[in-house]
Amino acid sequence: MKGSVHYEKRGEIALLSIDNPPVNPLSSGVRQGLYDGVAAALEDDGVKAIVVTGLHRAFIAGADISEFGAAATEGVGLHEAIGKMEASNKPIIAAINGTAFGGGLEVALCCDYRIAAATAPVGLPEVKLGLLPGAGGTQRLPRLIGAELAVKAIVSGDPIFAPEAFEMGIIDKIAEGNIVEAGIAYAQEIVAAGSVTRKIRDMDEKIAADRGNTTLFKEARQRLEKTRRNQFAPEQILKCIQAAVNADTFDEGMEIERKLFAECMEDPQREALIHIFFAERAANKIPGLTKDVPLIDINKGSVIGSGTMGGGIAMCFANAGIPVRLHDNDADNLARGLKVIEGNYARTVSRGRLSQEEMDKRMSLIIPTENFDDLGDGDVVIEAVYENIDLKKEIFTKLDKVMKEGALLATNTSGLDVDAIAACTSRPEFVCGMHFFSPANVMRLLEVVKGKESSPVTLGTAMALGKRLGKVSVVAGNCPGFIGNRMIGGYSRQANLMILEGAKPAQVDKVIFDFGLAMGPFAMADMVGLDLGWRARKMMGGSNEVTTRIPDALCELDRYGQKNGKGYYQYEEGDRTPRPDAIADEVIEKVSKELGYTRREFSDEEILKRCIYPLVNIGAKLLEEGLALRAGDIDTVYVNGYGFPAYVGGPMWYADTQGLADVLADIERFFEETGDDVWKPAGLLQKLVADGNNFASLDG
Ligand code: 3H9
Repeated sequence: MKGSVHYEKRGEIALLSIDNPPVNPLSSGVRQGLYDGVAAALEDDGVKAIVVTGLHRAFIAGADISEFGAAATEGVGLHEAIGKMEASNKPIIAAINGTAFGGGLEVALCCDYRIAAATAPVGLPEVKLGLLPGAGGTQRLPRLIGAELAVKAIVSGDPIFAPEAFEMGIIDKIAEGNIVEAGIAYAQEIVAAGSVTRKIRDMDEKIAADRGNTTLFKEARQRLEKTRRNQFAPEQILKCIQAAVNADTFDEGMEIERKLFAECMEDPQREALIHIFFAERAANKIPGLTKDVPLIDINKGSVIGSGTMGGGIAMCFANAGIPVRLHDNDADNLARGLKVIEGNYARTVSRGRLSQEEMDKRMSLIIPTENFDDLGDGDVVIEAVYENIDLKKEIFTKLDKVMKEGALLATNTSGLDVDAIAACTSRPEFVCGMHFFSPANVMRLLEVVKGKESSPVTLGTAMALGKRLGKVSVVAGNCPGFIGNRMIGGYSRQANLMILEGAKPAQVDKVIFDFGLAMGPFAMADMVGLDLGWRARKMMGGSNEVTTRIPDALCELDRYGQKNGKGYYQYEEGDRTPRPDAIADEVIEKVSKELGYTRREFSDEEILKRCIYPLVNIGAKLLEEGLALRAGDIDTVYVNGYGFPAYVGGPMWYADTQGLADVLADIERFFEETGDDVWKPAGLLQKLVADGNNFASLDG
């Protein structure tokens, strides 16, 4: 059995300590240990109360996710274990030492009292795994804090730190000092006061107040349309909480929860989301990078360029409590950059998500400078100037002279040659790419680009720094566009070809929106601004690429996108809703005719395949060339950096679910029909199909 629970007596108190490192999920040995521990304490007349706590850094991280989908596991089930706890006639106190998530919080909700360390987060994040809290969380939490707060907590799945959880009534007390000692002292107080037990299942006051309140659920459903579009679990969660409020008995509500939980378990979204959970963690494991590689100690950072990217990266450092110098050689740019940062923080403060004091602290960690030499004492420097290889080479030549020995030198390029940049220094082993996504202070993805000389120390330090900055980091090989941007090229190209061949931008965008991305390629292009590419192409003397002909023609008519109210779409003053536009459609048809296309109708299915399958084919080529380490890494990149819906698991997982043989057949057909290089089937894809394997089989 995996994991265990230690039993010891401290006077009249039985102390159960969960031991399943690193984060104490409820594996078989933990469930059995909780059941047996409570049984032993109940049989011992010398025990008056029971304290449950966790060893290591968590209380309990939830059910053991790795057991999902596995054959039946040994020992008692979670329902049996917590049933035993809830039936106890001796008070049980949860002493929450650290993270209490999912099944972990549900265990605590079966206890009579809850005390927590001030730093401990609690929460029911099951929704993020395509699940609902299936061990009574949907029934007990509303009884404790009311349906409205319960809906918010369970549908968002976000962590709630102990002080807020105390305010909400989820926990009864914040511990001062050692949590175990505080838990035992609390248990002794409860015993001294008559050992009163207190079962949440018997509490009715909060939900009675919610009975008949249909508005609450109607509004919650409206919010789901925006925040959890297309997802299966959130609606199931609402049904469970409605049952908590309206069912005749607690047990009836539990039955509904059990049934709807089982439906979530069967849903493909659950499998896809759990794939992403493990893929994000696997991405951290770099072959050959062992724990004994000595990493660079990062106490100070330096960032070059105070534009959107540089400013966002500086905020990441400040948010993590690391002082950072922000360099720009133009005083006006620097002042503007700082103002933007200040404005970003001020907005967070005005929304109540950051205190003014914390904002001031973070601002004080960002030290502006126009003096390049000031950057030298950073343990890491991240160059974030615009995409120009000559400029970047010049900066790295200078950095080589000013940066202290042993510092990490990173470029935030989104696709330029990291080796060429590293070659400008005398220490290419300390150079790598750290590609943040815009806005850098918000987006979770970081591509760590391994140059041919980047050392394990460099790579390990960049990955560890990414974790400290709150990023999901993925290692990519050095090739144009790395993982993400190399793949997105194929997606955009196909979308642009399809509007030449006869599809309308609105149809393509709707297909992509319905699939789950926040917007389609043309709404996105309008948002970014069509003129950026147009001007760049003009500077380079124009382009022969057919896919640029439409945006160029739109720009020639002063249609730059959202910024001036017209692009592929038209926009009304102060409204970002894209509306189809006859003039743009005429331009598209004209260019298409000039280029000799015979326009035709597209089915939504074909549009989806033409947009998504290039990602799959290019992804397979990246794997084949060793530029991505795992199919799961590619999925992690797409979900965290490109808004690909996590509930379909990323492009490679999605391809597996469609059947790789069918995906390959479509790719071969598109190659035959268009001759476009993007469709030249990847050898790896052909091999997987020939062997009856899929991408998941590569990751093991
Ligand atoms: C649930 O509870 C359902 C119930 O309602 C009902 C059932 C009937 N299981 O993230 P880290 C592993 S659903 C198994 O790097 P951190 C993780 O894979 C569950 N393994 O550390 C990693 O392994 P490795 C609801 C788990 O400190 C290692 O632990 N709970 C689980 O950055 C360290 O993880 C959740 O959704 C698990 N539950 O973050 C919580 N959790 O070293 C999911 C972690 O081999 N977990 N592992 O790569 C988390 O959010 C974070 O892991 C946590 C720690 C915040 C706990």
